Amino acid sequence: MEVDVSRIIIEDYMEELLNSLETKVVVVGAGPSGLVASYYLAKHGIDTVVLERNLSIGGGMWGGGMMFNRIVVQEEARPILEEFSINFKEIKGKRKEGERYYSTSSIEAISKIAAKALDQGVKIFNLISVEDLIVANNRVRGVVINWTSVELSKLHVDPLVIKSEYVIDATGHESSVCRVIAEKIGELRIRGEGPMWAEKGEKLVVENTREIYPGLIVTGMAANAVSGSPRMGPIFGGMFLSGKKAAEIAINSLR
Ligand code: 48H
Repeated sequence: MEVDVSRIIIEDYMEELLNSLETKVVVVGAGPSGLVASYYLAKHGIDTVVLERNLSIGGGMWGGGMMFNRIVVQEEARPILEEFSINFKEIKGKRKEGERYYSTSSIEAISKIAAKALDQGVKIFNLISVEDLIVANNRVRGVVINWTSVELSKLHVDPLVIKSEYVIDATGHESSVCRVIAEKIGELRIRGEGPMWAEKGEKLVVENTREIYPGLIVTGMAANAVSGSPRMGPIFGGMFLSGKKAAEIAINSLR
């Protein structure tokens, strides 16, 4: 029995990894923006692989605001809560007439977004870090990967690669994929995120979601970190809308 279990795990995992070596889109980071992007891509029939450095997916969303496991979403992103069948409470804003917010469990939000992404066929690999990019003829053509345990232990182990037509940087505050372009190609300046200004940060995170270098799309907090735009705290509508926009940019280009 023990050997059967071991063999099944290794064969099943290897089959999925081998089938992912060439894909249409690689999303780096399984936080809210990356998972939402992956869902919309797969929903449009685009082969999508999500790579997550951590053991758990969900990025910065599990912890809600200061460990209160709730998130707030604004009116513009209500359709996304509905798309993922996330239950929410509607709460009137106290500062502007007619303003409404939606409160939901961060755990429910991440669980349902991930479940729906998987149902659409997204392949999610955890414990894998993207440490570099394949760049040829001025275009990003895939990612260079290694086990997170190798990264953490600083072992000198050479990486492997996954080729793709698009890479989406959904690595949050770190913007670690864009940093590769900035540091190795020198065609991008990482401005660093600004101090908190929720209203502006939420608006700009969608505007900043773009193809930042041929073949590389930036989404979520990474988009604001690259562009010098404000952080916004535990309001997540912008992350969802940014993930959706990132998917649409790739979909429009790939069809
Ligand atoms: C593989 C990697 C790598 C790598 C990082 O931080 P995230 O949740 O990112 P977003 O942009 O989807 O959401 C941001 C949100 O959580 C947040 O922090 C907000 C709204 N902050 C506001 C504020 O004021 O602070 O997820 C990013 C994910 C994480 O799970 C990382 O482990 C992962 O990306 N990651 N995965 N290879 N090189 N770098």
